[in-house]
Amino acid sequence: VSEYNMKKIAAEHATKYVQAGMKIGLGTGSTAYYAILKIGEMVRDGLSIQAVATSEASEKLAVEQGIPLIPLREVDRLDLTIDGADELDDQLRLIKGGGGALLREKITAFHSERLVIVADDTKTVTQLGAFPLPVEIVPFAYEWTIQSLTQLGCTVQIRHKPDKGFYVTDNGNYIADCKFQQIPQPEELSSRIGSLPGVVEHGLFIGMADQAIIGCQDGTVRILH
Ligand code: DER
Repeated sequence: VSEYNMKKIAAEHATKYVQAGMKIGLGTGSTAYYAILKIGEMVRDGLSIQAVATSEASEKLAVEQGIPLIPLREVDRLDLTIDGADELDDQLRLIKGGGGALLREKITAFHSERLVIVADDTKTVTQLGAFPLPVEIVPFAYEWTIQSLTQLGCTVQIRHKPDKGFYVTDNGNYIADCKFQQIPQPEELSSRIGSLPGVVEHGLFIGMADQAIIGCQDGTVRILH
């Protein structure tokens, strides 16, 4: 079973938790993609749910799939958010943001009863940090903010668009990809990064995921709580 299928197996398994009447947070990335496709199919088969997307890209896909979207002002709390991750450890601590959507993903996850992570088996790690930690920073004085991040013990690359110029998030900010290699104390790093002036949000999601569904090579799923 290729990685391609492992993402699909994990994502479609997570959609089993989607019940009629629920308000659903739709994640971002190539794994959450399959969950959005499956939910679209369920809606077309008559399932009534309402959804909020965590990125312009996921919003566009949801509209194409005929999934009813609701404006945030009409929702005080979501029942379930299904989203991907770039890394996850055995305590369900995550690195997210590879797709550049970490700010809206973290806000959406925070206001959800449940956050279910879907991933292929390549994402599970014993220690976070091999994947560069995405940090969303404001454009003003971004060089100073990069300097502050570097002083935390990483090398920083500001994310570029495929052609040229800086990548700009849905919220008009930049992404600093911070290579720590190893993050032995994610909680401590989370608060240190979060308190830097100029940092909007970062991709360490700690104490947020309730469950992870891991698609495995043999076509089965592993559930982490
Ligand atoms: O950007 C994000 O947070 C995505 O959810 C990312 O973490 C996972 O993307 P993938 O499913 O395409 O690997």
